[in-house]
Order: sequence, then C-alpha cells, then structure tokens
Amino acid sequence: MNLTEREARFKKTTLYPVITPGFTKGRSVIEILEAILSGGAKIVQLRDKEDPARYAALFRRRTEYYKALLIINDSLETALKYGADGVHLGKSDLVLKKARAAAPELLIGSSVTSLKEALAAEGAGATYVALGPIFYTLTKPNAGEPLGVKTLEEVLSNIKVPLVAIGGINKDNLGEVLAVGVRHVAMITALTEAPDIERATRGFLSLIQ
Ligand code: TZP
Ligand code: MG
Repeated sequence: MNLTEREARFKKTTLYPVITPGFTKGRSVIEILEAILSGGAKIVQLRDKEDPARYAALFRRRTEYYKALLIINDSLETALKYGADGVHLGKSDLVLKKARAAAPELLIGSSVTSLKEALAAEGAGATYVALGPIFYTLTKPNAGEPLGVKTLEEVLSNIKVPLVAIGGINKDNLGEVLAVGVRHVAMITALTEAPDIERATRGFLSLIQ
C-alpha cells in the first residue's frame, strides 16, 4: 500500500484503539487485540514502551486478517521491519522529518499538546496529529494538564491533517468530543480495561458513526 491509499483508509477510521501492555486488567495483549479487531476497529496502535517489537509480528498478522491499519508507537525501525502502516512519534520536528525521509509511504502520527505544536508537526511531515490529554487520565502520567474540548476545537479548525483526540476519553465524555466535530477518537483504558472489550469496541464505533 502506498501513502495515498493509507491516508484514504485512515480518514475512514473513527475509533483508534491504542494497546499498551500493562493496561489489560490481567488479560493478554493478544486477547485484547482480537476482541478489538472482532469488534470492528479498523486501526490499532501497538504502544509497548518496554519492547516495541515483541508483539509486532502478531499484530501485523491479525490486523492484516481484519483489514485494519497497524501503527507502531515510537519505533520507526519496528514499523518498517514488520510492515506496519505507520509509526506514531513525539513532536520533535527533526524526528518527524527524519521519519518522513526514511519512510515516504508510512503514515506518521505526532503527539501534540497545542495548536503551535500541531502546526509544527504538520509542517514537518506528520500525516495526522494526536492532541491530548483532552481529559484527565492516569494512563500517561506525564501527559500534562487536560486541554479540554475548547482547545480541541481550536486545533481541529486550524490544521489540515486529520486530528485524533486522546486522553481520558470514555463513554461519559465522548459526546463532548464528538460535539466539536472530531471524528478520530483514541482510547486506551476505556477499551482495554472494559469488562467486555469486543462489546465496548462495537458500542464506541456505533456512537462515533
Ligand atoms: N497520550 C496522551 S494521553 C494518553 C496518551 C497515550 C493516554 C490515553 O489513555 P486513556 O486510558 O485513553 O486515557
Ligand atoms: Mg511516544
């Protein structure tokens, strides 16, 4: 797949599940992936801070089977080696520019916390930005203060690339996120710690449509 096809597929995605070992309520990463994919998610990010590669081959096989995009957090090397559709990086201009040069056909996501950072990431070659934390979250301890939906709306209306909202989003506040016009919604614990992950995935997908 080339970048144009991947971008087209990315635009059609809504719920953006991020799987992080450690936020599983005792279940295996594999079980969580399977539930999320059979629930209908069309994109998944593997975010494994200890070892970006250990589940990468498995994630590639299962996402391919379900025709879902696979994004690898932090490791361009892993994304390229396992044939992922993209890589999710921080906000450094240099890192983004290097990734864009080394991987011209990959989706490149950038984590940002403000409009200024979002515009810089876009300029450095990011194909989407993830803005957050929108709400309070314990999942990423150093994520900073919640930005709120006003900032979300401001960033959304000032950038060209797709915007993914992230951080503390759950069934109680999803409506506020959708109300400002966001279509791409990332979640970790609202999915991976749900009692029935497949059902939660289906539920969120139908709420976002
Ligand atoms: N980036 C900003 S907030 C966050 C990341 C990875 C954590 C999101 O996790 P949750 O459980 O959906 O709040
Ligand atoms: Mg990172």
